[in-house]
Amino acid sequence: MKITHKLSAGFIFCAGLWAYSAAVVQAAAEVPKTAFVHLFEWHWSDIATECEDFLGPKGFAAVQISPPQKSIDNAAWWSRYQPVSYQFDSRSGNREQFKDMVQRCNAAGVSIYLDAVINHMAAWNRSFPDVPYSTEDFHNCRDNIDYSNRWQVQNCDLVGLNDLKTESEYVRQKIADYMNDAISMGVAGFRIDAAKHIPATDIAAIKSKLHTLADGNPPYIFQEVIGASGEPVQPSEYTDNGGVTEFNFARTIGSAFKNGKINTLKSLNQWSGWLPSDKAVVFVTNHDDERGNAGNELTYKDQGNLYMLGHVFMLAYPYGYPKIMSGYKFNSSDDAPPSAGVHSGNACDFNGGDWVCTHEWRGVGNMVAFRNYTAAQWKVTNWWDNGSNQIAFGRGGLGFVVINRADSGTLTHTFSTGMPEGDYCNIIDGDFDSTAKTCSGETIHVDGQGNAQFSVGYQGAAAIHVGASLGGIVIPPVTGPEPEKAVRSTAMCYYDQSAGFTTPYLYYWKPVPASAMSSVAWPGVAMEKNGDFYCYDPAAEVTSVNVIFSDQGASQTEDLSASSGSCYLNGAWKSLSDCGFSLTDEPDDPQASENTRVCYDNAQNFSSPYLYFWNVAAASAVNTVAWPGVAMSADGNSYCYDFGTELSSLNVIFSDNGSGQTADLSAFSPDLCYLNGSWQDLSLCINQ
Ligand code: LM2
Ligand code: CA
Repeated sequence: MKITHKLSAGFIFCAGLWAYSAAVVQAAAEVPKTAFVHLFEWHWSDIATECEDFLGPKGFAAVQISPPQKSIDNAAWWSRYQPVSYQFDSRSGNREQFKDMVQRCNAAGVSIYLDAVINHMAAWNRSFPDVPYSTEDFHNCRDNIDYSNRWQVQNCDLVGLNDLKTESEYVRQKIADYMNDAISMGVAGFRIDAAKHIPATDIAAIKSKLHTLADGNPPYIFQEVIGASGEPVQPSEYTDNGGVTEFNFARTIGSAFKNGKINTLKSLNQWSGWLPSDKAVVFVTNHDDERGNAGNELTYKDQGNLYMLGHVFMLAYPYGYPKIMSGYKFNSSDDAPPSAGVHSGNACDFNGGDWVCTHEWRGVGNMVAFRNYTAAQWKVTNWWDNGSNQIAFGRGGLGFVVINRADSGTLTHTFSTGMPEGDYCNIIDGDFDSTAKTCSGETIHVDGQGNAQFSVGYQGAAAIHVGASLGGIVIPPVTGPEPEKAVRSTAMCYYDQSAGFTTPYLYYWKPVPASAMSSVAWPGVAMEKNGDFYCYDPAAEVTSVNVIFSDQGASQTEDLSASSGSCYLNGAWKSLSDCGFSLTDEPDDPQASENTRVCYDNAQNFSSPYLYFWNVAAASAVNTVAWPGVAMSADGNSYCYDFGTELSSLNVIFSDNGSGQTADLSAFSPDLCYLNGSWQDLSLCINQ
């Protein structure tokens, strides 16, 4: 999310002011807003009140509202997904009430995301005079969709709903007019309903017609694409347009909380095949799935406290842009919403009413501030688990959460939290009053070593963060990423906190001049670690080149345009000096740039030293070998093997042509010389 960057700036500004004992009070405006809520079927006037009374003060970024356009007349909730016109007239309210809601929410610092039903119109004859649309504005395939057929997915009627010709200029303009009308009333974002059924290029064309917001930014859009493996239309096709729903998140945490062990969720942000974090919209469940479409997801109907714990996990874990589902109680999936709203005659379930109000549950609503205040440290730290259903983790010193999903027993443990010394409000147990700096519930003490004892009952959680400390807001120093050594002016460097790649690769094509960079196969070349950055130096001036950064081919950025001498920092191109690099005219250290060999002192006196290797990270791809690998050649007092490409890291075993052998060893450039049982700089093994 764009807002996250604003946050980092705020925290960096404060860097250096902080000391373990000193309290620094930070203006709320510097904390980003990183979570939103779906107020399903809520009335506009109730949403306006909710923005003012609850969502604004709690730090929510936005509300996804139900489709506001005129739809078929039917009590079931799903009638809202059958548009008959683009007039703002629905059972949530009329145009005036809509406008009032948007204004009041914006004034409370909460954006409105409109659920845009633009793939189709209602399931009746193909005539909507109010738009107007007539037969020629619709596709003409009424077959049941075969999901293994891309054309059918995008051109046939979805459950009988008249499928719009989104490739037509006229239709695109009508849709854009509707969305621009909303933008003119202050709407800041859109959920694109049934986006899988609209080609990504059609959405891009519609998006290009949208006006900018009052602040000059484009509207935020996120696209509902239900990923299913093996289908031709995949969520990743849509990331160029904006955010995309990541259903794997809900499915994975749901089955871990319901049937598995939640310690398996440790490295969720590195699971391959998932959308990059800055594109993924995540949720515990959504309005379709809670009605039984997805067996493994947690819903408000689950026994005990699991649904609450799922939200605590989602809001604590640094992956994606979370959406909290907040609808109404139902028995049968077609049940209509309560006719009176939360603030207009009915009430939340916990106050005896019919609305679920998940977002107001203390452990959910207060975790929004946890996510906001920890956003500058977009990583899991201080992880602990009991090998099963009790986990705890930190967020780089800005927050710490404990989740006890076990069905019996209290978890009492002293954790290393990584947090500054102080007294913090357990925001799951109590509310923090930011003016009085008091906590209505349990207080947790973090000692000078960052340790804190927690006692958390079964199916319970506890969480603390720097925005809810009894001494005021304590902000640990957050420095920007730092380079370690100078680079030449031709280098290209990369750092992205939210992407969290472990092995950054650079893929490139169409360099200008073409002679400056040799062509590479996907995923390209391994980048060399330089402090917190990773760099690749083509050693020649390149005025333009297309690039993709990837995690060794797994998660990847979109297609980017670059030049040599640039630095991609948290999603934006900067100069090398803006990333903190000093420049050198020195040619690359010849030894450092020629670490193509692995050498071995043969301390074991093998008569025929062989090198076996695997997991090779190198500038260009290295073929795998079968045991015992390749023969090494004598070079001075060592034996060496030359890979002919610059090595970054690899695993090796030296053997006597397969008989006597060393243990599995890990080597990292430039320490590629195995001397007296340890890895040393390559120059120590070979005569230069
Ligand atoms: C969505 N995302 O892609 C929404 O999240 C989902 O709630 C919508 O379906 C769907 N796409 C279309 O916008 C819901 C509901 C359907 C319902 C449709 C349209 O899940 O069951 O379909 O809205 O109202 C209903 C009937 C269905 C009938 C259809 C057409 O349930 O049986 O199909 O209307 O008359 C013959
Ligand atoms: Ca379509």
